[in-house]
Amino acid sequence: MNRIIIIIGIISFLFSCSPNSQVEEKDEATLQQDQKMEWWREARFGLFIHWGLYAEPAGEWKGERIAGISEWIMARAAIPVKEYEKLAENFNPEKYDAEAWVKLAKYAGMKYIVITSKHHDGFAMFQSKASKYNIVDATLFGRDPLKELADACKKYGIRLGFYYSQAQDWHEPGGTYFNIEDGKPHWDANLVREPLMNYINGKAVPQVKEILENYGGLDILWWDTPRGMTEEAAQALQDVADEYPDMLTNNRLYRPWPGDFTTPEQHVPPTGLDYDWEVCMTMNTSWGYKSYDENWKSGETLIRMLVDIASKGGNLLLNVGPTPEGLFPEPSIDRLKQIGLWMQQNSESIYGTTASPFFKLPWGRCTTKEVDGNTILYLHVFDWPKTGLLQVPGLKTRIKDIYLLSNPKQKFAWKFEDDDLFIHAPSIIFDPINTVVVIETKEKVKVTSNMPTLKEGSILLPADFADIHNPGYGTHAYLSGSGKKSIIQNWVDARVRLEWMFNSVEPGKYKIETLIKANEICKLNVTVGDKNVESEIQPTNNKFEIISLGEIEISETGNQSISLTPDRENWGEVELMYVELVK
Ligand code: H79
Repeated sequence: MNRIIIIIGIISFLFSCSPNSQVEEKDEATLQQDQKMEWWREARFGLFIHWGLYAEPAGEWKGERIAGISEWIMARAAIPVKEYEKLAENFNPEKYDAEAWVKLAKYAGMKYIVITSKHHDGFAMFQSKASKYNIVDATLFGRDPLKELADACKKYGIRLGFYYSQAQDWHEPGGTYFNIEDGKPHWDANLVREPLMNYINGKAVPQVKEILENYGGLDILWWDTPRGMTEEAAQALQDVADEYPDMLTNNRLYRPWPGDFTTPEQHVPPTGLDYDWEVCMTMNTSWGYKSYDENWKSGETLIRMLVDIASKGGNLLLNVGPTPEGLFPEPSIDRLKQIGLWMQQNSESIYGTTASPFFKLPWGRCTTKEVDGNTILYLHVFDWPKTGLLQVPGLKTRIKDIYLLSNPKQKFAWKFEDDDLFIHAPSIIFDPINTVVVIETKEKVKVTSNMPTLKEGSILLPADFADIHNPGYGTHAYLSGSGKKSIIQNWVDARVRLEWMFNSVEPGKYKIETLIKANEICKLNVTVGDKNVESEIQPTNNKFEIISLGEIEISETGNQSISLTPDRENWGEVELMYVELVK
């Protein structure tokens, strides 16, 4: 009997190793992953909520304003554990109304909510048997806000995820903190250190079990800051999460474990990524409530950001930091309402869409859907054309209809010239933030790329064709204007890199020229493939000047990229209109 079992085992093992069945297995895994991710890919837009004891000091400690993100105040102001704990005594968010939060998120067009169940400060915002340091046991409030939120989400059909800071826990002797890996001591010398696994087994694992068991099942478990984790610690938590195969997790449990999606933080990637991704972004500059942070992004910026991300195939998780009373700050409410107003008319161009087939669209963005084998293109027009014609480059396709999404009775005429489509755009601007024009086609469209290529001996790389690689925590450069008037402004952070894709048809030596404005001597590195040149820019007296950045050998044909990387030590304030490669 045993022999038979062993033989069957060997045979099935051999079969499972045959190349054919491996291909099938991989496809099966991909299909399963597609199914698991379906609602999330369809959703495109979620609400992040950072709420905890840090909302009380709101960026201020003992009369002093503490710089940076407010939920970091305990570390940044080196507050001893016992002192920080006292915040719980006053935490009493009596104005908290979970349904109001959920209704507003829903109105804004968000399909899911992710809320901090425990941030780095170690305070659980849910009822926990694993640690008394939680909102039910340690405050006068005594309610479980996450239970109320879970009920409200269920009632209004919103998916729910919890954020859980698995590594950093500044309250526990075994929890990590931001510079533990550099051998720095915890700022509170009274916290006698213990091994990480004491904390993982004593608090993190039991609490993660609690949040997965007690709230009707979570759709997302959002880990954060994997630094300081060990594989053993991560595996202990992964084992708990594995009990919930439909739940999504992000890529922050342990490096380099991928999770179900990647998480660019505080910056939008310049192009799409080849793995599911979600940008998390604040409306001002702090995640937690910070009373004096007035640095709000406008509703326009946020709407266009959502569209930009959707056009690259990603999700946006947009943050609100509620007050200690339990209210969304007024400026956050205003922005959610403004986004909602736009979404009420245009959400069809966001939900369930996939990335743009175009290389660059100088006037805006594009999202797409396949319906019955035909492509629907949603043109998101940020800059309505003053010429009366909206040019869609490289699109020659059989068209069924072109109309305004917010009012389908408003049709547009069109014509083709060479390989481009031109849509007749009346002189009324329908929506100054973003007008969505729908093209329904009668096929699956193919687009000819408008990637810059050699014309009359040179390749022009305008500002609005640049990929701006901004750092997460740093000063962002941004594009203003479009077409010939477009400018990359505020290039002051030396970590910001610019990159252009172009099509190389004639390899050879090229002169690099740029139309640029610089306020002091700036040095940068120009790279194409494995070649690079160091260039120096002299101050331009507050005006744009054409400057030579030297010469570079382009040896390959096909898609190439050119990068401009500042020298960290020699950088000032720079604006740029174009780069030109001249043969
Ligand atoms: O929950 C939010 C942040 O609190 C958390 N992730 C998002 C979603 C986060 N933890 N670390 N970081 C983000 C990276 C930021 C590090 C910094 Fe700092 C905090 C830069 C300045 C303050 C650590 C402390 C490094 C310098 C001081």
